[in-house]
Amino acid sequence: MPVSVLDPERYRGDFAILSVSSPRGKPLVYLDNAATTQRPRAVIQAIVDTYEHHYANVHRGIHWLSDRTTDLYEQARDAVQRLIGAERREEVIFTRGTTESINLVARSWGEAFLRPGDEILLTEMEHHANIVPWHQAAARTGAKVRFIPITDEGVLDLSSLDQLLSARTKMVAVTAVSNVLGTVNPLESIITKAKSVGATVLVDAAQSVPHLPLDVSRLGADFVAFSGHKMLGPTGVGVLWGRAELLDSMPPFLGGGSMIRRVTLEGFEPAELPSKFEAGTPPIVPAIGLDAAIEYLDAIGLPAIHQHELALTRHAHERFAELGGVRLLGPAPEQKSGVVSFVVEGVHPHDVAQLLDGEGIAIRAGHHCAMPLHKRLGIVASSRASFYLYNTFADVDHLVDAVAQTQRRLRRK
Ligand code: C6P
Repeated sequence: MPVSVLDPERYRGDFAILSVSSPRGKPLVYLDNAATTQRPRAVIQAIVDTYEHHYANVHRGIHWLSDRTTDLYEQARDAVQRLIGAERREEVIFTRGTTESINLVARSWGEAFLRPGDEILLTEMEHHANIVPWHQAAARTGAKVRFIPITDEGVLDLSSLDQLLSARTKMVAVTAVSNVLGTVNPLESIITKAKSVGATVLVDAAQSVPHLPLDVSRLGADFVAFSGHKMLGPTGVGVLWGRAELLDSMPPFLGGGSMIRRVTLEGFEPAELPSKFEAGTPPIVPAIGLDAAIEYLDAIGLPAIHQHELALTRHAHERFAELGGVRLLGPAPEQKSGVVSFVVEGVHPHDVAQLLDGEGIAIRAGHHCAMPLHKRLGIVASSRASFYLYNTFADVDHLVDAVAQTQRRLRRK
């Protein structure tokens, strides 16, 4: 058996759902963590405790219960600030998720800074959440969307970056880790080059903040977006980190309560950060749950989590290579995180996922919200296994054995 720096058995007991069985009585093998992770008891308990003991609306009430909830909500902001190394707590904006965070920037920053003829540079491996909002921004402003290509191996082809970047490039928006290929992108060199032409940089960190340390004070980017539900936290909360001076220079995204200093019949004056971008009742309990998730992850350490996922990825690559008849997408494990997408020769990815489901193994199949990437790879869909801290080498073995069984079954037909 391969070894890992982290023993998942120490943590599996914290996740009640990992003990459930499928309707066919098979134990759950959960390998769909890039879609959403599971929650440990500590996170669920934080949610229950909040609703049972500390729940009211925040920043509104003149009563002790609202003050208590407000303190917990703001402590969650402090936890995110520490996690990502933000200089100022008001640079942390709570949103509903990565999708909303990127839409906020595309809409609000786009309105303030994009002009006809400007260029927005993305990559061919982006999730739709980091493509569609920019198409929309381009349609509104007359800017143009361009793409950094990828190689056949599934890494960014940076040889064309110097040609793609120019004084017209106003935004470079790039994923830190591909949700399909697992590729960990060389952010620092991309950001350095983007900055040399004066571009603003957004990092889609949905698949990286949960798995790899990320320090915004050193990264050099201007915006970073991620989701709570991909890092053991609840759904309904995400984060946009942005440089305060940029956030200050942008118009509010949504209008309503909380985001104003003053409203008159003639107009309004926006509030200071972070309230300016948190219109309406925010995701109070999800944010408090996210705080508990960050505490849980902190106690284990993201470097150990990443090393563990790498070991699982390496094991999956080796076992699939031995098996044969499986095309692995993306580069070698050393350049990846814990995402293994594959195509079983002669079998539709949906059929693979369905047959694995029969064995209690949960993976994802389809285009994974990355249609342009699949087109570039010459396929319409793929199957994807994605790991987290509670996955074991035995989970990987179940996956590969079930794929082997699928191959045998379909060959017989
Ligand atoms: N990817 C997947 O199965 P939301 O849905 O807003 O929390 O995250 C959107 C998002 C943005 N960027 C990347 C790189 C992502 O992977 C995701 C979510 C899930 O791959 C659901 S489609």
